[in-house]
Amino acid sequence: MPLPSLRRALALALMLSACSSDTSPQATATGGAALQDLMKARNLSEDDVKAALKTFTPTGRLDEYYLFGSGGHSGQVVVVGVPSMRILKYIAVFTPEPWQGYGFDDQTKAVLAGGRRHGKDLTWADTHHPALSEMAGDYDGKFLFIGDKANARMAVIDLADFTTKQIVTSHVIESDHGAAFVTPNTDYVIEVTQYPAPLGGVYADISTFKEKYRGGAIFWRFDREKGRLDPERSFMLEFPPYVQDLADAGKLASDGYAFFNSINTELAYGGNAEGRPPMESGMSQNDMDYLHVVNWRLAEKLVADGKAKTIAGMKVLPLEVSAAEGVLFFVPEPKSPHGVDVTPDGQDIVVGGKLDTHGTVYSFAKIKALIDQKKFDGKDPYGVPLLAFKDAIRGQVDLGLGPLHTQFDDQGFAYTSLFLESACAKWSLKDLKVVEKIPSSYNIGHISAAEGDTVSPDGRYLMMMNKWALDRFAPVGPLLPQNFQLVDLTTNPMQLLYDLPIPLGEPHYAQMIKADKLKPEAIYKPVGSDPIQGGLAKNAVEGGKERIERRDDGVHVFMTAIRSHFTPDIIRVKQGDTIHLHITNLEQADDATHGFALDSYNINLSLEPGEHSDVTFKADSAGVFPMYCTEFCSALHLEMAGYFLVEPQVAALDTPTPEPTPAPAPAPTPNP
Ligand code: CUK
Ligand code: CUA
Repeated sequence: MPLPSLRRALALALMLSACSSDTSPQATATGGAALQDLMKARNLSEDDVKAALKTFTPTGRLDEYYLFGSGGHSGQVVVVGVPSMRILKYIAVFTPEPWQGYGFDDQTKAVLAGGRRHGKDLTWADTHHPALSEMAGDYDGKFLFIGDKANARMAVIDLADFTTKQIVTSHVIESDHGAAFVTPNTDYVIEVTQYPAPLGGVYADISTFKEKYRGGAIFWRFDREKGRLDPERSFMLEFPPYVQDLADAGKLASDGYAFFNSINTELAYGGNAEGRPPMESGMSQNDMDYLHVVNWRLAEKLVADGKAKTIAGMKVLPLEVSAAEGVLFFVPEPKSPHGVDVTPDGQDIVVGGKLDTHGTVYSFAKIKALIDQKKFDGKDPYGVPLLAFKDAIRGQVDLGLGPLHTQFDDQGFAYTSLFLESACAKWSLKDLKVVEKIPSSYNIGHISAAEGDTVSPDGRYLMMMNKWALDRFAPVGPLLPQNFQLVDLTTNPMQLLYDLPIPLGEPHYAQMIKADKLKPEAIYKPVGSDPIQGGLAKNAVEGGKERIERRDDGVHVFMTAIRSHFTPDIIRVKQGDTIHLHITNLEQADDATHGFALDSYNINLSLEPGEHSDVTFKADSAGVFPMYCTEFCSALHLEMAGYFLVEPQVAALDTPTPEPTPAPAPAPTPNP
C-alpha cells in the first residue's frame, strides 16, 4: 500500500477508534494496526473499507430509506433497507405466499380473485413498476401501487401494514407496461398497454392489426379515503396500436398532462413464418416513434360530459374524440425509445433511445406553446395531431450506448442507465453535458435514486438494478440472481457501495423513500381486526366465547389463538361438511404472530397480533388431521396444536383397502 493511502487508512482507523471510549494514543495505534491486519487478511482496499463504513448498520440501528422494488415474476414487492441493503420483506401481491398466509384465507383469496381474467386464477405476475402514493408530487408514505405486465392487473398495497388490499383488472386490455405511475396527488394511477389487442377481450385476426387492435391508457381513480381504486370512476384513453411503453405523469409546470412513449410506428405485428419480418426488425424500421402527450384533465372532463363509450365495463374515450378535442398529441422520438421521465420541476421530459446514443430532453413549455397555437406538423394515420420534433425539444445529451431510464438528484443532475454500456451516466440538466459515468455489473435496467422521481429528490443514494450478475456472487447454477448495486451520490466521483443479489427475477423498477415518512402499525387494533376490510371482523372471536356451531351452511368454528394454544383444539366434523373456521389471534404484543396449518387441506394462515382470519372449505377427506401453529411463538410452540377429526360419512369410505394378507400357514397338527 502506498504511503498516502496508508495514512488515510490510519485516519479511518482513528475515526473508528474515536467511536470507542478509549481514545488513548496507544489504543489508536493498536486499533490502526488491527485494522491494517484486518484489511490485509480480507484483501480489502481503502475504498472497500469506506464503502463498508457507509453501509454497515449495527444491530438495532434502522435504515434511512426503504426501497420498494418490483419482485418480477414472483408477483411480489421486495423491501430493502438503505444503506444497509438488508432485505426487510417480500410483500405478497399477485401470487399466493404461504408465510404471510396470503391466498389461503377467505379475505386474501377475495383480493386475488379481483385479478381473475378470462375465468382463470392466475398464479404468477410480471411486476414492473411500483409507485408510491404522492401528495403535491412528493411521496407521502401511505400507499404503494404496482402493475402486472403479463395480465394487465393493478394492485394497491397499504403501507400501514404492508399488505395488499386490492387487485383490479380490466378486460378492456390484455397487457400493460407503463404501470403503475401516479398523478401528483394520486387522483389517478396510470396503467398503459404494451401489446395492442382488440379492446374488450374479443377476437379479431392479426391481419386486422391496424384497424381493430388498439392500445390505451387506463386512469384508475384512487379513493384515498377508502384506500381503494374505484373502477366506476376510472376511464381509459384509446390509442393507436403503436405498442405503448412507459409512462410518467406531469407535475408542477406540466401538471394535468401525462407522457407515454411507444415503439411501433411501423405497425408491425410479427409473422416471421408467414413471410413478414419478425417483430424486432419490423418494429425498428422507422427512425422515429411517437411520444404521446396527453391532457388527462381534459380527458377526465370529456368522460364526465359523456363522450366515452363503455367497453368491458370501462369508460373508454375514443381515439377520434381525443384527437379532435385536444387530448392527445404525438411528438417524434428517436428510434426504439424506452423510459420517459419528467424532471422534478415538471418542465422537461427525458426520453432514452435504446438504439440511439442520445437522451432527448423535451420542453413542456415548447410543447404547450405548439398545442396552444395549434402549430401542428400534420397528423398521423389515425388523425392525431403531430408536433415537430425540433420545435418540441430543448436539446439532446450524448449519453452513451443504450440509454434507458432517468432519475434526478437535488443538485440539478440527472442519472440515466445505459443498458448496452452497463453503466450509469450522471449529467447536468442545465447544460445537457455528461459529468461522469459509473460502471454497473451488468445489463443495467432501471435505476432508483432517493425520492429521485418526485418534485424534491434527495440525492444521497442511487440503486442500479442489473439484470445480469455473472461473476459477482458464488455460483448457483445457470439461473443467477439479479443484482442491486448501491451507489453513493454524495462523493465525487460516485462510489459503488454494495452489491445485493436479488433471488427474485426480474425486478424492473424500484422507488426509494425516506424511512421517517412511513408509520407502519405493529399490531392490529381492535383485537379481531379484518386486515383487508379494516375494523372489527364480522366473525371476530372474543376470548372465552370460543365455540363450534352447526348451522344450515355448515360447521362454524369460532377459535382463538394465544400463546400457546388454540381454543378449541379439537374439532369434530363429518365428511362432506362445509367448514367455516373463524380464528382470532388475541395477542397484542409486537411480533406475537401465530400460524395455523391444517394437514392435507392446503391451509396455512399467518395470524398477526390482533388479526382475524376466516377460512371456508369442504371436509371432503375423512381422517385425522393434525393442526398446529407454524411460527415458533413460545417455549411451548410445539404444543400449540390440535386435531381436526373428520368422521367418514359412509363407514370405511376413506379407509385404505388393506393389503391382502398371505394365507396363514396351516396350523401344525396337534399331537394326538
Ligand atoms: S422496463 Cu424493465 S428495464 Cu418494464 Cu421499466 Cu425498462
Ligand atoms: Cu403459536 Cu407457535
